[in-house]
Amino acid sequence: MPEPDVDREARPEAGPEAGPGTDPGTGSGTGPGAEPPGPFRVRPIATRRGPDPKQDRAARTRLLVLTAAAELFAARGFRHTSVQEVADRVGMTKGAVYFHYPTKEALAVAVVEQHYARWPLLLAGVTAEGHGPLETAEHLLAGAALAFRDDIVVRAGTRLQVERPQIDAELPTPYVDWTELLAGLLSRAEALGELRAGVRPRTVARSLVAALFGTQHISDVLHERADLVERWSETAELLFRAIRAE
Ligand code: LUB
Repeated sequence: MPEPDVDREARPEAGPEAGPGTDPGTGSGTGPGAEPPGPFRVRPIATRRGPDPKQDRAARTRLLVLTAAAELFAARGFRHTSVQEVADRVGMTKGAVYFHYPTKEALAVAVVEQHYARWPLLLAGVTAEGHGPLETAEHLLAGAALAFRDDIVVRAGTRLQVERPQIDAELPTPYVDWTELLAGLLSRAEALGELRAGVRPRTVARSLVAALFGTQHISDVLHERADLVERWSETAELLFRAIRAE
């Protein structure tokens, strides 16, 4: 009989704080003409007329709560984190937290969505460096390894996606967007003759995602990801040497 979830109860009543906030998250293409997969695409930020202090405060509060939840989810996992602990961490009442996130599941979904909202920003930054498609893939994965080590929202989102069977909410399908993005870059690398003969872009894309996911998981379990950047660079050097045309 699985252990009871520490926090599965309906939202009591809303707190005093004002209105829903806005969530960040943008990106740009993988070089000339190619549209990156949906989740890596630029999403226009909802613009509104003039500053709205109430909305800004609500947005800041949501980010504060989300970051506190990410810290607890990353350290303890979904089941062993309570909304009361999130509220205590940000000095708010449970009701005030429920005003922004009606359930613990909604908090987990928001953290996972923010995890994925990181990647378009990473893609935009690497694309702006103007590398060829194969080098773009290499720099993207190196940037992701850094984020797995240093970004608490990425760490929490990764753990929550592993614990998705315990979370009664709709979560994005994991791993498929990175595979799509890398397959697109590697197909372009193949077209430019950057890949070794016989190397299949989609096979490599799946292998790179599996390699990074496995490397970050082992580094997490053994060293809380302290050695992740070194571990990934040695794995990447091996894999990219195997696929790069002579
Ligand atoms: C990435 C995680 C953690 C894949 O794409 C995803 O869903 C991922 C979370 O589920 O790693 C590795 C690049």
